Formats: sequence, structure tokens, C-alpha cells
Amino acid sequence: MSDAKKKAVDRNRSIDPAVLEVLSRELPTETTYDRYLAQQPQCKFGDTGICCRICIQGPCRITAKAPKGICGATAYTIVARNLVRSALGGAAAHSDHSKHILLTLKAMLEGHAPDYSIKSPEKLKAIAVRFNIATEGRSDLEILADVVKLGLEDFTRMTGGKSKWIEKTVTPGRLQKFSDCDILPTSIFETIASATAQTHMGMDADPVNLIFKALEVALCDYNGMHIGTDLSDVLFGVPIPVYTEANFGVIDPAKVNIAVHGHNPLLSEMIVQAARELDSEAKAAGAAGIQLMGICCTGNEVLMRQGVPPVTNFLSQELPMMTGAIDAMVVDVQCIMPGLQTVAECFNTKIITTSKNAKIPSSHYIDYSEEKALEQAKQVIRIAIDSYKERGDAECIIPSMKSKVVAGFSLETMFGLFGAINADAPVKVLTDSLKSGELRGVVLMAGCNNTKVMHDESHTVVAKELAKNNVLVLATGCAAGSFAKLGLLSPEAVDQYAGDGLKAFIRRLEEANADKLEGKLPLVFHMGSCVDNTRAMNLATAIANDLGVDVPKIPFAASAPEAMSEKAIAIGSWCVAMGLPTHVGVVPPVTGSELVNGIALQIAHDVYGGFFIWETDPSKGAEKILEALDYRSWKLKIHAQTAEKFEASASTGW
Ligand code: BF8
Ligand code: SF4
Repeated sequence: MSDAKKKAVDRNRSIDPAVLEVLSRELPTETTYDRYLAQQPQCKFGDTGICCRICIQGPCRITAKAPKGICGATAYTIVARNLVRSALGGAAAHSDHSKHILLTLKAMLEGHAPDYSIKSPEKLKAIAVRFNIATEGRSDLEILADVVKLGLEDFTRMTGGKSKWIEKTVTPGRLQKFSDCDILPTSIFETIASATAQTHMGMDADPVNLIFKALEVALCDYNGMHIGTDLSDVLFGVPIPVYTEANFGVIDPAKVNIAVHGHNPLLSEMIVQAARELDSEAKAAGAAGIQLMGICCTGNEVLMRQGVPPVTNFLSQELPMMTGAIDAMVVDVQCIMPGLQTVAECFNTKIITTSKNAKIPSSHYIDYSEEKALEQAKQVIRIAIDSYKERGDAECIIPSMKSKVVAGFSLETMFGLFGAINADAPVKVLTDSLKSGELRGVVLMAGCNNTKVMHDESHTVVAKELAKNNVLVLATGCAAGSFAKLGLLSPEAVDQYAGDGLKAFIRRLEEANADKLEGKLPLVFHMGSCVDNTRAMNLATAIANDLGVDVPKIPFAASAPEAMSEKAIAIGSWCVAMGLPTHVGVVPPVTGSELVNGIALQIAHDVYGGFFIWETDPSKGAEKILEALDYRSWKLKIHAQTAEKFEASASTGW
């Protein structure tokens, strides 16, 4: 086989047929699939976490011959320090996102964000009630002012209290545990600053102390993303079930095709509105209309609230442009490959960057501001319409693959569905099913794509295996993107893949909600973008509270089979601190220290009840998750029986 042919075969690292179809063509430029090959072999020091570049005496690499860095740092210090820094990147990214939303609400209150308004006064009131903020006889804006003040305090407090969003959303047992271990953040900015200082050269060398700091950072991540989800719901509405389609087949060559990509819904929500308002301009330009589509978590945000179809997820983000039919791609923040611009230039797509801290050389930049958001969104649409005109009759080759999607499962929607069966205590519909054994557990499938594993394969193998074994599967982020594209968010997938217990559970929900639902329910419940992982954690908290135990006792786990980003490291770490078995399908850079690796896999369990499972084989990963769920169900039963026998409450240990 010639080198060129071999490369063409080797780079086909995806199970998505639309992606494979594009990759099979003679392409004028490289993609991430090619660059992955060009990067081989990757450095084993970096891969196992034992390369230190924290000071410029480095890089120091740990070997048998040189077991200490120049300053004397050993492998466990270097690995732990690198881990804290990764979690910091994730927590900062999520928190920066929510800070932006918080500041937009503040600007709205001050009259400087005229295009934004409160879409969900109900959610605002629910948040106010959570924090004992008075609602009686007060206007929405007055209540919002107090919520925003509290949010800003969670970002900026220097002393005199701890994070309110964590205090009010976790189980009493978790709060006690976090307090006992001294990992409750004072505020997001305080923890980010102190953790950055703690990992400076010549600071903390104690790996255990560093790991505790990593968990404090991870709790900041939870804090930041929870604020982000809550306030996005207030601003743009609480997601309810939406019915749409996903994958490349949603691209319509006759329309102005605009992809929205990144994470923050502030501009993309305006783009949805602007697209509706400017449809006639697109038609005047000869197009059949405007086709919006989403990529990554901005895609998840506008899918959940507006029914905008997802075209693809993280790893294949460059490929929709290779159809020749994408007129503009507007990006905001995070997970945006710099490689997009080169592809765009080959296929006449306009890349529009919109964040002052996420620019790409040669892209078209719009300096997004909440003061003129809708006007800027219209500017984006008009750039796309002009680009459509330039496209003219140029050939578009679009893979036809698309799947049906049902999404929009916020916790409020889930409880609404359960409430049709048990209005007084919706969560009991789930806990009863777990207790009876109809469901074997609940698993949150989250996380990214990663070139180290076959694109979308690990996600789908784990999800299908869990569903077959009667596990209720929840999804967020690019895991949800995989499921959307490959049909697991469709009602048909219930018949295809669900075990009898899961099928009965879903059918019962469908029947009880027949009058409210536009169609049937999907196999996997899409809870939103990565910041929305707190929605799933809130469900775990509700289950634990209902069962009268702490989270480490409930059959609830998390899985990130294709984890990639620093955000995934932060999320995985708080999942463990919250008490969840957390499967990760790509081994993170910690194996260079047996001590740190052992803490992640075992000692974390002794302290928090949660622990990591590194398993790169997705079938084995699913098996290990099922084992962890079964162990918890068995123990929960024994504890409940013992508690009943002695008329006592269930034990709090694990
Ligand atoms: O926040 S899942 S690749 S897009 S980091 Fe990025 Fe990972 Fe996708 Fe969403 Ni989350
Ligand atoms: Fe090397 Fe120590 Fe500097 Fe790290 S901090 S680069 S181990 S000298």
C-alpha cells in the first residue's frame, strides 16, 4: 500500500458515517485527523505527567537516572502540581463563561443590555427561594438584583464565608465532608488565585495537600458552572423537550448555512432571533432561507432551548465546511480548533470570532458586547448572506446522514415527567425504580472527543451497553453530540437498545405524559452542555436526599469515555469529590506517580466515596461501571434492611 493510501486509511478514526464520507475524499487541506498522525509518537513524559515546565530551569523530566527535577521536586509533586494546573484551566474556563452571563445580567439591571430580558421568572424565583431571598411583593428585577449580588459574591469573596452555590445545592453529608477536608472554596477567584500560587515553583511539594487543592479547584468549577446554568435558564428559558435532527444531513445547500460553535449562549441566542428576523433578506438574496446548526456546547445550548439541529461535535468540527455549503461559522469561546481557519479559506466559509480572548488570525472579528448584541447578531447573518451569494452555484457535496433527536431534558423537565406519575414526590418515580431493580442505576455520560480513541465509538459502546443493562443514561457535552448524531437520542433507539426494565420505565413516563409530549421519549436523556453537568448532579443529590443517604451510597456514576479538555479534568474531579464512581476512557497524565494515581483510583474512595476508573476499552469500562452500580445497590439494600430492623436511619459511612 502506498504511503498516501495508508494515511487515508489510518486517519479514518471515526465511526460517524458522515465524517468517514468526508474523510474518504481527496481533500485540499489537512484536518485534526491528519495532524494526530503527524504528532505520533507523543512524548511519554508529558503523557504520564512527569514533565515539569513550571519554572524556566525546566523542562525537567523524571527518569530512573534523574528521579528529581533540578529543584528537587519528585514525580509525585510534579504530577500533582500539573493536575492542579489542569483543573485550574477547566475551572477558570467554566467560571469565565458564567461570569460573562452574570455580568450581562448586571448590565441588564443597569439598563445596558437592551436585547436581553428575563425569560423564566419561575426559575429566578426558584433560585431566590434556594437562597432565602425574599420574593413576596417584589418585582422580578428586584429579585434578580439580589441573585446577581450573591453570584458576584461567590466569585469575589475574600473572607467571611464560603461558596453559597455549593452550600445550597449539595447533600448535608457532602457539605460536612467538604468542610471537614477544608476544600470548600471561599470564592471562585480566591481559589483560582491561591491554587495558582500554591503550584508556583518552590511552593507546595506535598502531593496529598496538592490533591486536596485540586478538589477545591474542582468545586469552584462546579460553583461556576452551576451559576452559569441557573442564570442561562433565567435569561433564555428552562429547556423543555424539543424534536429535531442531527448530523451533516441537516445542511441545506439551498439555504444560507450558519454554524454556531463554542460554549456561551449569549450571542448564539441572539443569532437565532436575528436569523428569524432576517429570513426575508436571505430569501431576497436567492436562498430558500437560513439554516442554523450547532457544534459543541453552543450547539447544545441552542439545541436545548431553540431546537437548532446539531451538525457535529468537537472532533469533526472542521468537516462541515468541507461540504462547501457552510457560509459562515460563528465561534465564541472554548474548544474552537485554530485549524478551522485554514479549512474555511479552502471552502469559502467566513469564520467569525466574537470574543476578545478567543481570536483566530485571519478570521473576521466582531467585538461582541451585550449593549449591541442583536445588532451584532444581524451583522453575522448579513456576512453569511453575502458569503452565500459568493458561493453561487459552486458544488456542495453533503453526506445525507441524519438522525432524529429528542433533547431538552433539564432537571425541571425530568421532574415534570416524573411528576405526572407522582406529583407529590417526583424523584420517587426514579428511586422506586432503582429500589425495585427495574433500573440498575443512573449514569451521566459527559465529556469530549479525543483523537486518542476512535471518534464517537467509546461513547456509543458504553451507552448501548449501559442501556441494555437497564441503566438510565443521561448525557451532556460532546457525549450528547455523539448520541444525537448516531441516533441514540431518538425514540426508535429505545426499542433497539434498551433492556426490558429501562424500556418499561421510559414507556411508563411516555404514557403518563402523552398529553404533554409532542412525540415519544428517547433512549438517552440529553441534559445540556458541559456547564449543565450540574443538572445531573442535582438529580443525584435529589436521589440521595430521597433515600436518606449520602451520594456515595446511590447507584449513580459518571463516565467520560472520550475525555479531552482541562474542563473534563475539573468535572471528573468534582464528580469524585461528590461521591461518584467516575469512568474516564482516556488515561489522564497521572500515571507517572504511583502515589497520585493510587489516590485517584483508591484513596479518593476512602475519603469521598467517589473514585476514578481509568479504562480505555469501552466494553470493559461499561462492565466496571455496572459493577460499581451493583455494589452500591446491594449495599443500599443491606443498609436499608438493617435500618428497618433496628428502626434506625441508614448508616452514613460507606
Ligand atoms: O464543554 S465536551 S470537547 S465542547 S469540553 Fe469541549 Fe469537551 Fe465538547 Fe463543550 Ni465540554
Ligand atoms: Fe524543574 Fe523544579 Fe523548575 Fe519544575 S519547578 S521545571 S522540577 S526546577
